Amino acid sequence: MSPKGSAPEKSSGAKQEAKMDKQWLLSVYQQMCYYRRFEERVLQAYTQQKFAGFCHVHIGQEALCVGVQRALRDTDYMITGYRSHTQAIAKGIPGREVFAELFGKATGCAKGNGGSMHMFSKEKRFLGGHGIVGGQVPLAAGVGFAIRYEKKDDIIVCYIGDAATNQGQFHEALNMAATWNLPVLTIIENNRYGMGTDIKRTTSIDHLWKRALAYDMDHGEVDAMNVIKTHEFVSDVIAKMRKTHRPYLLDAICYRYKGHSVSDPGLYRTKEEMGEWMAKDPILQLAEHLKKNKMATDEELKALDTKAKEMAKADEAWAEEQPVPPEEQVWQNVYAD
Ligand SMILES: Cc1ncc(C[n+]2csc(CCOP(=O)(O)OP(=O)(O)O)c2C)c(N)n1
Ligand SMILES: [Mg+2]
Repeated sequence: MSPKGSAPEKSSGAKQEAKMDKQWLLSVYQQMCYYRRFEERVLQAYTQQKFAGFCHVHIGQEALCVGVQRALRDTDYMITGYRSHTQAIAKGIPGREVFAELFGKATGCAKGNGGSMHMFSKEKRFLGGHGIVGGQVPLAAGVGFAIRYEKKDDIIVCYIGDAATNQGQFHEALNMAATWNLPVLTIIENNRYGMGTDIKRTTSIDHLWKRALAYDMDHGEVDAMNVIKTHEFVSDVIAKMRKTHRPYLLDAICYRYKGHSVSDPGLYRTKEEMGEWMAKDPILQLAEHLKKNKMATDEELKALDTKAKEMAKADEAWAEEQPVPPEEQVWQNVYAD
């Protein structure tokens, strides 16, 4: 862990590349393709007016989602913001139940009550999907407290956006987590923008891991466009957290390709900037790595992507066939009995 008050830990990358075998890397490749194809179908379904309301996709940020998930155990918890579709799938909720939730169907993971921003599964320990920016951070501290209380060595991953680090509750919860040694891995999905606003216009510090310094919290920075580096780094962090129970703040540098939500054309970014990030595309980077190391050919990679497309298509088709919730459900879970 970083000595307190110092620069962050950074990933080296090279070490783990050697450890990761071909089958593992190919499955990671397919998983990232699936998440991208899934989100593309979600966008298409929205455009076709198959569902309405808010909708934020994760396209471009797949390496973080997959790199972290591969370092977790089923008993670990996850909580996140509103950009939650593929994180929910990564935590074990079947993609078709995520799609059904988008469509407000009875078999959606939140029984059709939640929609895009409120994916949820108690069984899979995926605790939302939260629409209030930063609202998940104090909740994560509470789960961290429960884990300590029950003397378990699980952890909770709490994803937040870069803009959410300027919320008061983020600071309050980090202080508590640090003071009480709660096993909360707070991961800043640092995609540089809060809606249409560049982080530089709202934030006085140049690196968001510096937020941890105020709470003497262990911290690091990772290139979250690269799934191998991300997985290696997060695996090390989590292994240490299981022993120490100490919280950790990770500044995960990434980029979203689409607008903030479906209603944002993203005109505040230049083509050059987008091009620079897309040249570092997580799926592309892994494809290059696989080909360079003679682990896959273009044809093999294409076949994996075709399978990913079929999986996403099947999820949507299943969701379309599902029933809507019964009318009386409108009144359930509104007030306590
Ligand atoms: C408390 C609160 N304030 C404002 C909003 C409106 N809002 C929704 S998303 C967002 C930007 C958040 O950006 P960031 O945290 O960087 O996450 P990203 O969308 O980039 O994943 C804002 C201001 C909200 N939902 N909740
Ligand atoms: Mg952001």
